[in-house]
This record gives sequence, structure tokens and C-alpha cells, in this order.
Amino acid sequence: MVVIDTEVSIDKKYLPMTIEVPSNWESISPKICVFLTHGAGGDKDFHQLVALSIKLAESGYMCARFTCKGLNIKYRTRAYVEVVRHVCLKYSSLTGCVFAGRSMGSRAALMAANCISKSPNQPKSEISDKHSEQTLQPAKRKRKHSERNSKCDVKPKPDLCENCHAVHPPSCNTLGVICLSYPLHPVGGKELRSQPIFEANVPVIFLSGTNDDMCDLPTLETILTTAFSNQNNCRGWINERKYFLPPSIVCRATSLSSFSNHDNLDDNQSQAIARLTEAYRNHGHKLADVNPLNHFDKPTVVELDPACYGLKLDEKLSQEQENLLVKDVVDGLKAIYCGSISLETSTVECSLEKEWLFSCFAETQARELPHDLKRQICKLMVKSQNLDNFLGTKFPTLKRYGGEGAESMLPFFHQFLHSVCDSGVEQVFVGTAHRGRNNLLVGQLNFPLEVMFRKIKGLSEFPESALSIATGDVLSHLNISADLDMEGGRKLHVNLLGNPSFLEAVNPVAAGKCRGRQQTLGEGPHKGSKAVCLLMHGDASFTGQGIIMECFNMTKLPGFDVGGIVHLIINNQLGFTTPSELGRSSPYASDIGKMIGCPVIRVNGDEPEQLLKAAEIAAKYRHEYKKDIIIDMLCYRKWGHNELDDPTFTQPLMYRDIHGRQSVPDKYTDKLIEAGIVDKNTVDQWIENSMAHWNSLLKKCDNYVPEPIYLAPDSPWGKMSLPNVNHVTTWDTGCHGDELRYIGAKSVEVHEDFAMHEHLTKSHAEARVEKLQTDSLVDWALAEAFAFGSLLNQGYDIRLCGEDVGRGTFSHRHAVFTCQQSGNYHIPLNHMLEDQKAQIEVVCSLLSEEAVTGFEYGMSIENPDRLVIWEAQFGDFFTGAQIIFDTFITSGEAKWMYQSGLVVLLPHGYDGAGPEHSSCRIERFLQGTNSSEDSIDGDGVNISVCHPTTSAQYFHLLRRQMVRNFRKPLIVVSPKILLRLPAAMSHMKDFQPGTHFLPVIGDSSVKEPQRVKKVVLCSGKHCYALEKERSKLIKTEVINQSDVAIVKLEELCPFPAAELQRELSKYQSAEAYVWSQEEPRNMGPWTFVSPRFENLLGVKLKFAGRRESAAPAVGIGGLHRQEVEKLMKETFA
Ligand SMILES: Cc1ncc(C[n+]2csc(CCOP(=O)(O)OP(=O)(O)O)c2C)c(N)n1
Ligand SMILES: [Mg+2]
Repeated sequence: MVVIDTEVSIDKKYLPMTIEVPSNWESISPKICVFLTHGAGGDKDFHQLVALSIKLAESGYMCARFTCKGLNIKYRTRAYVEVVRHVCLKYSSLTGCVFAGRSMGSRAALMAANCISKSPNQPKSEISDKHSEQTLQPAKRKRKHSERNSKCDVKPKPDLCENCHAVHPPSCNTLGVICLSYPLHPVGGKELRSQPIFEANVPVIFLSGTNDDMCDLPTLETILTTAFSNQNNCRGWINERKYFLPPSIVCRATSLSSFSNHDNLDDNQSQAIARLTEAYRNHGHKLADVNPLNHFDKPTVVELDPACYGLKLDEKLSQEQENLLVKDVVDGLKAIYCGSISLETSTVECSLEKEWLFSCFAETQARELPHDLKRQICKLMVKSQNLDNFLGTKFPTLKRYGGEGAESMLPFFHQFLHSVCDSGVEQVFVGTAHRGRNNLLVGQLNFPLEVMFRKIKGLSEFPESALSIATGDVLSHLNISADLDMEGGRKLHVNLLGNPSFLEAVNPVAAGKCRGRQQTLGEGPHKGSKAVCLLMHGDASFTGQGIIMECFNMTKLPGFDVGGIVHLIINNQLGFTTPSELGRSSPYASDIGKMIGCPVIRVNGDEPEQLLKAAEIAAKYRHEYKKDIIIDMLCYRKWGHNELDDPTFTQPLMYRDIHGRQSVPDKYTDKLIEAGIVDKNTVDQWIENSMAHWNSLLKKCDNYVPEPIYLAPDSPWGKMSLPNVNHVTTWDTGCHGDELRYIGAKSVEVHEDFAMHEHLTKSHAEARVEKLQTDSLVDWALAEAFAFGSLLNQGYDIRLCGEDVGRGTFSHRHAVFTCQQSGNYHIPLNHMLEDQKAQIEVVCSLLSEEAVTGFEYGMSIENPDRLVIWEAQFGDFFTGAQIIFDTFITSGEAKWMYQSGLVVLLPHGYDGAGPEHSSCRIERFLQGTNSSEDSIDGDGVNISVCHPTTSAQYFHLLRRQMVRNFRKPLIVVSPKILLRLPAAMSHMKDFQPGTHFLPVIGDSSVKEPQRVKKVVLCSGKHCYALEKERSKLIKTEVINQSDVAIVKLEELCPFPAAELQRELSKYQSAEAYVWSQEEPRNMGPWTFVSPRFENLLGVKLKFAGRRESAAPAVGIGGLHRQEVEKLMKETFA
């Protein structure tokens, strides 16, 4: 038994510190040390922890307890790390540590444990990302699936890191964290659970209960041996259990702390210098030499005046051996923090992170780059400049948005790829705009120049075979998926995505695609080890476009987190003709990143080596903390917005400076030549060789056949085909009744311990089971569950995302249940089978349309085996994402050959809800299709727009998305009242094998079709109102039984001409054809269907609907009712 009798009291904020160990620690060789902390929690905490420490000591564990009264969480965390570091250094026998604390102590422990357990060589995570509980249910796991759901990232022992001495303890592994908390404790009970605790890379055990509760369970051995010994199976809540900690030995306090870095300095002076140092860290960036144009006055930063801290520049540092002055310290600080690269960490929350950043920054800065790397940088930039010159000479009227003035982005990109590859990353997803894009594509991503030349000359970037679908995109939007050969025989896959002109719209798409790939590669909840995202921005668009804020808001949400994104702002200090001071209200272009505490490295674009270093720091930081980081590269634009613009119209002074400058590549080349690192002949040779090579490619480009860059055979897309453009294929999407009944029952099943809401138990779960047992009609939600369940059984993953999708806007879905006792979530469809592989991820999203839709589109283009669904809260809110619809969803395939099977659910229907909750603006989607007005549509039409009227139709639509051998976005004009309308419910037989989606549903109620005088055509829920009205008219004998047929267009696009023709041919005596719709005449499907009926079917339709309107619907109840009445009259007149 080893009893350690100590308490470390940290009462100063000055860190780092040294810790003296009491003499009775000298003779032991502990294996595990348990760290206990207690803070301002008073006696309760104290006694509990004392009891715990006693038990631990009794059980042979080394135990250090320390008081953190008065320290905030940052310093506590830091204190923890320092103590651990010290103890680990002292005891090489130590193999692991366990933390325990209450409330704030637990939080600090978790943060510290995370820091300590970080290691550059992480083993592969075994957590499958597919378990959507990781998204929605971080805390709860189902017992049956305990093993699969509870595996944790366990890190190997990290080495002592010289550069961030405060962070990595040597030879020690964090075994776990014990959080002691009352269930309803204001901090422990609530805040702890809402904290990003499950980002913890270490096992976490929660002991909850009152003090008394915690004193009546077996022994702490149980916790330590059962929980922490099996490191793969120790994460989760142990809520209802109680632990007994018998009192016996009491630990005593010894207060120890000092200020290590300045041990030998006079206390007052050392404190003043410490404060000045801190000031340089916090404010140095304001004076940094990061603007190559230098036409701005530097601000006065009072915080950096040594006098503020009582220091004089010529003051000697007391007790220093050498005759050092305060001035020498200031010069040193300036050199580090105010040079051509600076670090801004003002909103970085965690002091450990700051510490890490500053250490890494200082270390990277101090390092001289090897000569061969310098030569490489030089070559990259010279080649880039050369490409711009070449294109400028050969194609003088071309707008190429060259990289001139921003060439330092090339070493940045080069180093970023190398750094991420070194850290084990296999794939990189890049979103970037126009500026310098071609320089990257050609210079680093092996883009075939022949294709680029073809593009410039007006030839296609696609092979002949794609031209039935592809219409291509402009030069500045070209994209590539490249497999790069890296050092050591490694491969790095880099995907630079197609980009629309709409600046920054690509960001969520790139992030979504990255997330999709992370899931495909099996990355666990701690993403970003294998696939990473890099986004490059213009300064004006980064500060001006709202999507940036939406994307930042996503970064830490479990459903959207990609493990941190690295952002490079190509800050040429102009947006078109708008200078920064007119383009943003914030001092820095990067300031929006402050909303998530993003660190910023600001670099002078004239210093390519610093850009390279910034890339290295950024890649390391992202890898270490899995958070976003911004590199703000201040540079300039050699020409106008494009090469044909004259920038001196608007920026005469700036361009006087720019035009007089030596280019970045030339300046750097001269520097290297002067230093003897490269010789002029070599540089000339580089230029000559590439010119000769490009000239020969230019000659050959007309006959060059571009490679198909889509549906890559070695990817999951290889099994997809190009859609048949000549006809619309029918796909058998039915399923066996037994399978569906099983799915239906499983879709509402929860574990017996799970407390489902009483109302849901009766009205949803039990009602569903009863329906299934009695073969009753299938409602919308059940049909959806059938579709989801059957697709999961077929091995397709599903992601359902949107605002409140778990429950559903109309409280009909309940794909996720919330336990009424624990608040935990459960998704039954993920537990249909013991060894179920495919999973549904249900993501209740942030309140964003544009970024979320972009993200979902990105997910959808990553893998054809994942059904991705975005549901709008109400249909009309999709307009917030109009950019994504226009530039990606409807046109991504035509522009870049990206197939996407994204499903968009848009609740729609006129029910008096007013202008904004009635219409999903069907007309806008129909206008966005390339369906033909005068010829028959095929599968090649860019999107499907459907308006199903029964639950079975919805089921078949969802299944069709995955069953067919190509992917197309599907817009479902989805219902509100039909969700529960009995008439919209389908029979089980409508789901059976052999059944499929019906683009047109004829009128089965008409027994004598040859007597029909009028055919009313419509789509959506309106048909039920029409049928009701017709019954009324028949009953009142206004019309006869077979006078009017009502035909439903379930699929508006591709336009089902053949099916309609078949249907209409039944009504040989029809004299009138009416298109009846709820929407005003200038909206809804009218303008789409009318010419098609006329051109393809020879039918002249009469319109019945609301008159033209400015708003989609009226907001006055009485007016709404009048409109309905008039609409009915017109339809049946
Ligand atoms: C959403 C959007 N609005 C306007 C434009 C038109 N436009 C194209 S480039 C540009 C300036 C962009 O400035 P910045 O983001 O700083 O990039 P830079 O061109 O300076 O590299 C503008 C306004 C656009 N492409 N996208
Ligand atoms: Mg700009």
C-alpha cells in the first residue's frame, strides 16, 4: 500500500510553475497516479474528495490532491497539466493517470486530460461515425450495442514536447477522468453535460448522486479496475449507480508554487516583464510588419509600452549574469511577435491552446529552412509567374485571375499538403475561388494543361461521351481530383472542387464532401485524421458573405464537425474595386473567425518562407486541436480585378506602389541567388523548359481527348452510369410485407429502461405496432420509416438533416426518441439488427439554410451509397439556400459532372397559413430544370420535381433514389396535412415487390371513362379537396357521376408525357381539360405544364387557380376562404 500525503495548492496565476515533491514521495515507484482537485465547492467537495483519495491510497494508487480555490478554469487546467508533467518526469515507473474532480474541477480535468492524451501518433479510432447517436446522443448508449458504441480513442504515450513543455507529459497515458457530480448540480449536472465533454479523448466516468449516495457503494477498486482497466469499454454514464468510499486516512496540505521562468529575477521586475511579454503575445500582431504595401500607418499600442509596467528601456535586468537591458527584452519580443508573421489568439479560449500556439510559432520561426526546400519554393513561384506570363502572352484578351502578387500561396499550399500528409492524412478537400486557382491546378495538382488550353480556346473539358449531360464551366471554375505522389512513396488524394462564381458558396460543399469522405473512410467522432478540408478565400468575400458565419457556426456541431478547417485568406486588400476600408467594419479580414475563437496567423505575402511556416503551424494546430485556424495572407493584386481592368481608375496610389515593385518570385529568386542557394542559370532553365513544354502542349491541345474525370471506376461511383437521356426508366422499388412489418415495429422499439414520452408511447409507438398487426393503412411517417429501414437493410447509409428533423416540424416523424428521465436520445432504426452495418444519421441542424444545404449537397456528391436528405422547416425557407440550389444542386452535373442523389423535402400546401408558410415555390424548381417543352424527357433531366399524394408514392420515391443506377437530385413537394390524412394513407399491398412510383395517378373512381366530359389535372394535396368538391356536386346533382375525372401529376419533372397520354386516352369524349392548382397563376406548376400539355399531348389546358399575386398566399383568413371557393367554382364550372 502506498499512501501519499500531499496537497498542491496553486494560488498564483503565474504559470508555468515548478512543484516540489515532499520527501516521502522519493522512495516509491508508482504505476498509476490519481489526481484529485477541489475548488470553491466548500466542505462537501472537500470531504468527498478526501474520502476518495483515502480509498485510492488504500488501494495502492498514488494520489495527489490539490486545491484550486480562486483559479478559473483555464488556470486550473494549466495547473493540472503542470502537476502531471512534473509527476511524470519524476516517476518513470508511472504508466497512467486518472483525474477526479467535481464540477469545475471535472471540467478542468477533462480539458487537461485531453491535452495530455494528445499525441502525434494516434492509433486508429474504432468508433464508427455511422452511429448517429454520436451526433444526437453523445451520452447514451444502448446496452445491447454497448461494445460498438462505447469504444474510445485511446492514445499512446506521448513524448515530452520540448516546445510546449506545459502540455505533454512524458511517458504517461491518461487512463480516464472521473467526474463527480450531482444529477441536478447547476454545473456538474447541466453544464458539464452540455460542455464538449464527449470530445474527450479519454475515458470518462460520471458518478452522480448526492454525497450520501456516493458513500454506499462497493469500492473504488470497482471503478478503477472495471472501468479504466478495459480502456475500450469505459465511456458513458453510470447514472443510477452509487459508489462507496469508506473514510480512513486524511491527506494533509503542503502549499508549493513558484514562477519558474524567472526564478532568478527580482520579483517585481520579473512580474513586469511577464506582463510585457503577455502584452506582446496579445497585442504584438497590431504592430506586425505584415502588409507588403505598407501604405497604412501603424497604430499606437499602449499596451506595448514598457512604461505601462513600470519598466524603463535602459533598465538593467536584475540578477542577470550578462548585462541585459529591458530594451534587449523588448527587441526580442518585437522580433518574435511583430515581424512579417504574427499570431493573433485574442479569442482563443483555452490558455493551453494559446501556449501551444505560441510555442509552435516561436519554434517554427526560429527554424531555418533547408536549402532544397527554399529551391522548391522558388521553383514553384517562378513556374507560377511563368504560367501567368505564358497565358498572358498567348491569350492577351483572357481573364485568367492569375496569381500575380499572391504567389506565396504556392509555398503555403505545398507545405500544407506535406504537413497533413506527414500527420497521416490521406485526402484533402479544397474549396477555392478564382484568384490563382489555375496556378494551383497546374503548378501543384497536375491539371492537364491541354484541357486548360482547350477551355481557353472554347473547346470542351469533357470527352465526347459526357456531352449529352455536360455543358461545362468557365476557365476559372475548373476542378480536379488528383492523386499526388508524396515523399516516402505515400499518396495524397487532393480534390479541388468545382466552384461557382458565387463567392464562398463552395465552402460548405467542400466541408460536407470532406465529412462524407471521413465517414466513408470510417473516421470516428473525432474526425479529421484521414480527410481534411482547406478553404481559400478572397478578403472581400470572406468578410462580406453571410455563409462564412453560418459555416463557422457549424464547425463544432457534432453533425457537421470535420475536425477543423484551415482557411487561407488571399488578402489582396481589394474586392473588385472596393478597398478594405469600404468593404468591412472590422479591423482585420479574419475577424469573423473570432466568433469561434479561431487563432489567426497573419503573414506578409512578400515572404514566401513565412507562408510556408504558417501552413506548417496551421496544419499542426488543426491536427492537434481539430479546430479551425485562419491564415490571413496580406498581399496585392498585380493587375485589376482581372488582367483587362485598369485598377488605376480607382486605386491610383496603391497601384503606384504595386507597379513599382519587384514581383514576389523575382525578389525571392534574387535573394536565393545572392545567398548562393540557387544559380541564375538553373532558374533560366526552369523557365525555358516549361515554356517549351507548354508550347508543345498548346499545339496538341485541339486533338487532345480529355479524360473522363467523373464516375471514377476505382471509387464507389464506378458502379453508377450516365443516365439515359431518351427515356425515363421505371424502377421496381417494392419490398416484402414481412420485412416492412419488421421495420415498422423496430422503428418504434426502445430498450425497456428507456422512458419514452407517455403520449408518444400511446399515440405513436403502440398505435404503429397495432396498425402493423392489423394491416391497417400506412401513414406518411410509417412509409418513410419503411423506406429508411429497407434502404438500411440494403446497406445504404442515410443522413437526414434539417431544422428539427428528429421530431419533424409537424411532430409526425419521431425518428429520434428522447428519454423522459435522462434526456438521452435513441434512434430505433439504427438497432433493427444485431450486426446492422448501415446507419441513419439524424442531424437536427443549426438554423441555417444556405450553409446546411451546401453541406448536405457536399455529402451527397461524396458517395452514391448514402441517401442524403435535407428537409426545410417549411418549404419556402429553401430560398435562403437559393445560391446552393442554382449553382450546385440543379447545375452541378452539367457544369462539373457531379452526380448527386440529394433529396430535398419541402413542406407545401395552401391551408390559410399565410404568405410564408404555404408555398415552396414549385415554379422556381420547375424553372430550374432542363426538361424539354417540346420533346420527351428522359432520365437525363437535371432534377426530379415530385408532388406525391400518397404515403406509398413517397416510399417509392425515396427508394428509387438509391435503387437506380445514376443519381439525380430529387425535390419533393412534401405535405403538411397529408401527413395524417386517411385518404393519403396507402395499403400494404402498395409497397409490395413489383410496385413502383407512379408519375401519374389516374382516376379509379370513374367507372365509365368514355362518358367523362371534363378532365381536371392537378398535383399534390389539392386533389383531395377537388375530390371532396366533386362528391358534393354529384350528391347535389350539379354534375353526374362520370362527368369529371381527376388526374394527378405526381411527377412534374421529368414530364411524364407517355403516362399522361395513356391516361388521357381513356377519356375519349372529354371536351375540356382544366389545370387546377392552389397557387396563384404566376406561381405553381401552371407555366410549366401548360406548354407541355399543348406541345406534347395536344391538349389546351384551361387554368383554374388563384389570380396572379405578389405574395405566395394571402394573410387574411376570410380572403383565403373566398379564394378556395372561387377556385372550386372555376375548376368545375
Ligand atoms: C456572391 C458574389 N457577389 C459578387 C460577385 C462579383 N465579384 C467577383 S470577384 C469580386 C471581388 C472579390 O473580392 P475578393 O473576395 O477580395 O477576391 P479577389 O478577387 O480580390 O481575389 C466580386 C465582387 C461574385 N462573384 N459573387
Ligand atoms: Mg481581394
